[in-house]
Amino acid sequence: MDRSLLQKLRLKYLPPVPPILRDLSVAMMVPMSVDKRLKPQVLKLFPKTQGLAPFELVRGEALKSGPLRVGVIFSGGQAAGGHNVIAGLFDALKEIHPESELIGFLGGPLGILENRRKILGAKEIEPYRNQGGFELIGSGRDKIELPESFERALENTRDLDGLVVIGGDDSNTNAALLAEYFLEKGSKTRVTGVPKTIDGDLRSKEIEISFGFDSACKTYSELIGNIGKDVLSSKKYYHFIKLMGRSASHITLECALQTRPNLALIGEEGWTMDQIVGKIKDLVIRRRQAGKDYGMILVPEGLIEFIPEIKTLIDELNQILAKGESLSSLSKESRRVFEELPEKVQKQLTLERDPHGNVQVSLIETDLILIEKVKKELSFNAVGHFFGYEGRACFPTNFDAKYGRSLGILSALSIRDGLTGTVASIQNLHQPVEKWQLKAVPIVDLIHFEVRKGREKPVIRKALVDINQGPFIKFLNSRKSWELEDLYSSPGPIQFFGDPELTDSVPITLKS
Ligand code: FBP
Repeated sequence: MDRSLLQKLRLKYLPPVPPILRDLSVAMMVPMSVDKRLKPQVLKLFPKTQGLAPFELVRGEALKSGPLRVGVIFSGGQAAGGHNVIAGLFDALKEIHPESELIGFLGGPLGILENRRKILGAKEIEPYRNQGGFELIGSGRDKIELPESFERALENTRDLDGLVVIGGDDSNTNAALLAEYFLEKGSKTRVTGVPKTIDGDLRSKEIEISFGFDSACKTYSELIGNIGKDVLSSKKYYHFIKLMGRSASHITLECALQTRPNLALIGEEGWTMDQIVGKIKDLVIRRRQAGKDYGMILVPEGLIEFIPEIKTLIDELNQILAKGESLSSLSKESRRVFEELPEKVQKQLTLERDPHGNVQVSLIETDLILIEKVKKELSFNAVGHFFGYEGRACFPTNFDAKYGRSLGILSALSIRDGLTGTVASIQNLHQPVEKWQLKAVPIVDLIHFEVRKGREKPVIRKALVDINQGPFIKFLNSRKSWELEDLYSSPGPIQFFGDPELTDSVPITLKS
């Protein structure tokens, strides 16, 4: 493999971890006493795992363990730090017992169903330490849903002591269902989840942030900062920058706080299309009066589904497409909304499909929609961008490298100590690693029930930006001053060497 100098240097980095993870013979999981009030549906669907307490990792002599055989999958989109989870898991398993074995299932959950495996030894893992991407074992978006899939997953993991599912909300829900099924069928395979997604929406009291969010936001913020410099130099364009984040606007909020654009739209504020277009138009007019015919606007990918009339249109289109009907079945209002969209977007709405046959929302060019709508009302020069995939497989920041490695070690300990149906949880993340607190939290504690396709389903609800507190308030207090003044900040590229204030910084939204 031909590696760049930075790749070679990063291979040598050993991310620091909390002191308790530095000698696993004196780290043990102990149950915490909590008052649990679970919903009746949880009790019914998870009879075996519902009673589990959260566990915390404390100092104490660990029980001796024999060799462990553990499987691991990546599930869903790439997020920097994934290889660190695997490296941490591998190192911990070897420390627990030198004959332990780590097995990667290839291509995500489908790899389990088709029993496609790769033994991950030191030779396989070494080239991936602190490197971005998921290519060591690949990933996929398949779900283990059907009864026969559960049966196959059971058969194909029977030889394993544990299975680590590195994924987002759906994948962790799947991990909880697998844990329950395995217990019911008398399998010894313990299942543990690891919180992953750049979107930052797998968040709760127990999960402060998923790994990958920091690296993605820092990558996008570097690019936005560069655009800010270009804008100030040429003073001739409005840049509309669409940022990844399937539903919630966490990425946009974090990047806005890092770069201070003239406007950042946060989907959770719930504006209608007219209000959004009105805001942009008003900004352009006021800046023009101030002699500024340029600017920078951040647009979250998920904005489109927060706009009530577009949400209705997408819902109607999904139903129509499922029934194989034509566009004439749209309601009068949705037809009007559809016809007012740029032709390119109309095609995206009707031709692009996700694996479930629904409109591929993430591909809709929201930046283009907004530019065209504003252009109908006034003339201005605008350029659209989409920053998405370039932030998912970058080198993990030191934060994601440390966090990923710690999550990997923690999952090995959950399996060693016999826990199942839990997710690795690390708290106090804005503090140095010495102060991090490590836990294994029952996934059922995060589960709610939602009606999907007419049936009640267990889900871990995506955490949206809370517009009443926390980082949003910080943003609210500043954004007015960003509109007319050009206060763009340029965070520059992710740093790996030098001042720890730079190399080890954490997301702003984590601190607030
Ligand atoms: P995960 O939640 O699976 O980590 O993926 C998030 C994400 O990066 C979204 O931001 C984006 O909408 C989507 O994946 C894109 O998916 P795909 O890789 O299938 O195009």
